Amino acid sequence: MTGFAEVRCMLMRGGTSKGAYFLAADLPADPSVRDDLLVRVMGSPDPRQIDGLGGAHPLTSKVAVVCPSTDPEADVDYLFLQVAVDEPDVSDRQNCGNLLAGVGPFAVERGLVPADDGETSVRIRMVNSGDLATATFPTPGGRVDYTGDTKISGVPDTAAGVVIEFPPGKNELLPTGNPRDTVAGIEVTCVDNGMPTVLICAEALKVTGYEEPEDLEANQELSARLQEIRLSAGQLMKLGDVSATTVPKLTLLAPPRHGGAVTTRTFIPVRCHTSIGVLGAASVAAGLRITGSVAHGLADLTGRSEQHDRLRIEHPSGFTDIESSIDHASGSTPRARRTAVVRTARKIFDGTVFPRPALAPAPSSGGPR
Ligand code: NQM
Repeated sequence: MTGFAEVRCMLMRGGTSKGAYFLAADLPADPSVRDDLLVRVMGSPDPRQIDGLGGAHPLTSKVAVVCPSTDPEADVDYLFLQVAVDEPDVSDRQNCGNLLAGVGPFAVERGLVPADDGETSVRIRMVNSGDLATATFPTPGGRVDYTGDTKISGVPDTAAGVVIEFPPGKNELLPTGNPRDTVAGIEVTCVDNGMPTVLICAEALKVTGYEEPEDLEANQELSARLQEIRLSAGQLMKLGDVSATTVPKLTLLAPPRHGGAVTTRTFIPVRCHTSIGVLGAASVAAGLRITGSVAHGLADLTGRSEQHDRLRIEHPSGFTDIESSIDHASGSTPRARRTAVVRTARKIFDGTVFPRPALAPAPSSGGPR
C-alpha cells in the first residue's frame, strides 16, 4: 500500500472516552483499507494495544472521522468507529455520544467551522445513525477554550462544558413495539434513544446492581446469561445476529442510592462500563419514562415531570444528568421529544501518528468486547 505511513491525527478525550480524531480526507476512502489502517494505528489486536494509540479498553479504543457535511441541516459529518482491542475488527454499527463531545472543537481546530467570539455551535450529523446533534462550547476570541469549571463523573478535573442537544427522535423508542418483552426467561425493556439498549432489573439476574464493574465482569454465570439475553433481544430488536456486534448494550437497573433516578451497570456489551455512555444514558432515561417498562417500581421519578425533565442516572463512577422528555400520548408509540446533556472534552495532542506496518491480515469480524 502506498501512502498512509503517517497520518495527521488529534487525540482527544470526549466525555469519559478517549479517541483518535481524523479528517476523512486524511484517511483512505476505501472502508476496508481505512479499517486496516485504524487497527494498526490503535495497536490492535493486542490486549495491551502496546504498539498503538489505544488504551487497552473499548472506552479508549475509539475513532472519530469528521468531514464537512452535505446535509443542509448539518455543518459536519461524524462517523464513529469502534476499534476492538483484542480482535482485528472495526465496527460502525454503533454511535458514541462521548466522542461526539470532541467533534465540535475538532471541527473548529481543523478549520471546518468558523468560531464565533464567545461560543460556537456546531451542527453535527452522526453518520452511524443519521441523527443530528448540536454541540455548543466556549470559543473566546475565536479559539476553542478547553478550560472551565464543568465537572463530569469519571473525569478527574474540570473543563469547559460542551452542551449537546439532540432534536426530537424520528425513530420509535421501542424497537420491539412493546414496553416489556420476555427474553431468555426474564422480563426486559428494549429501548433505543440513540443507543439500542436492553434494560434488565439487576435482581432478576441475582446481582444487586451496586457491584464494581470488575466484580460483575468476573461473574461467569452472569456473563453467560447476559450473552443469552443479548442474542435473543438482538433478534427481537430487528438487529439480526448480534454475536459479533457491539449493540445492543445491556443495562442492569437497581433503585438509586444517591438521590438520582436509578442505579445502572452497563455492559458494552462484554466489558462493564466504568460509567455509562451518553446515548446509553439517554436510552435509559427514556426507558424510565415509558409506562410499563421494567424500570417502573424501581426507578425514582419523584418530582420529575415532563416540565422538569432532568434525570440523574447513577453509575459506577458517579452520575450522568440527562435532560430527557418523551411524547407518550396514550395509544401512540413513545418517541423522544428532547434530549440534552453536558459533557466536557479536551485536546490531548495534535500531530502525526505512525501506524504499525501492514503485516497483519485484513480485519475480519470478531466477537465484541
Ligand atoms: O452511549 C460506550 C462511551 C460509550 C458510548 C459504549 C457512548 C454512548 O461511553 O453515547 O458514549 O456504550 O460503547 O463512550
